[in-house]
Amino acid sequence: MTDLASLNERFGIDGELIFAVGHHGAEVAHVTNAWGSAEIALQGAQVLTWAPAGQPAVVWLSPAARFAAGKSLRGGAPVCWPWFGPHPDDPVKPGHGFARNLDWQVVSAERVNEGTRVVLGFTPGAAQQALWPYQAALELAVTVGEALRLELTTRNTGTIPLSITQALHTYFHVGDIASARVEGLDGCEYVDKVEGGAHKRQSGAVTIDGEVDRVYLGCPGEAVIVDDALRRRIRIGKGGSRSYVVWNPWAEKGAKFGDMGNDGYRRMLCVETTNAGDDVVTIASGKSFTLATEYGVESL
Ligand code: TA6
Repeated sequence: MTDLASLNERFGIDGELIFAVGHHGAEVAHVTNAWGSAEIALQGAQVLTWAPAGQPAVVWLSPAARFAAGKSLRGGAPVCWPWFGPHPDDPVKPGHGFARNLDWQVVSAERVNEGTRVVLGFTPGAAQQALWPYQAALELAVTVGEALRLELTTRNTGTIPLSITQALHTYFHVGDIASARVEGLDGCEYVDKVEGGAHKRQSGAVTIDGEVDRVYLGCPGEAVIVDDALRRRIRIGKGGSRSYVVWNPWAEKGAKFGDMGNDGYRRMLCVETTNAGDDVVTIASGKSFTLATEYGVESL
């Protein structure tokens, strides 16, 4: 258990930032300001929710999400690090790395021009050495304003180069998956994980009418979720990334998770800002690398 009273004393901002336990049981930093509100779980530095003022939630959290130590909640923006997906050599190691399952520390919290900025930090310890034999320090800066900005910085504190894959694995809320599409990936090559890793090329917008699990490569630009049901666009900007993952488990796989809620798959769509596939990041000793993404909303 975290000393929430101490966190509120050290980092709380009256009427704007409070540390508490959410309805789902997770200890969170709860941000509320003129632009909207967000929750960030201390476990995994996982943004759980983001709702701009006057808008339905943009970041989706399953209604069935319940906190359990060591397991990220279903939804939000899990931090996948220091590898994305199954471990490349050892399937026994945790999927999407270990950073999302462990407690992070609050580094700073402040009001900035763009909104409320909370920085959390994580340093792999001895327990992680067996999983990943490198030295690094990780920080996630979350800025809650008119936009939501996430900046994940890895600093190589060891003496040898290290390579990572990673993701800001964000679940976006859509009115109904049947009337949502992703624009901006036209012409990009992708690996279709639903069809055995076949390499294909995107033609036009990405529409979803079944399970979709794709790693888009060579696409450094903006993606846009167009949601006809909620009459809005969600713009996804990024830095430090040439790849995206688009994922929806659809009905059967979604039901098997057991934490998606009834028909939860119809209300969510993952468009993940990643360093995945061949988009591997190598960081020299003493150097840092930042994966950044920013979400904005506009009416159709
Ligand atoms: O990003 C898509 C994906 O890799 C899917 O293959 C699926 O495994 C999803 O992540 C969710 O993974 P999780 O471990 O959070 O259930």
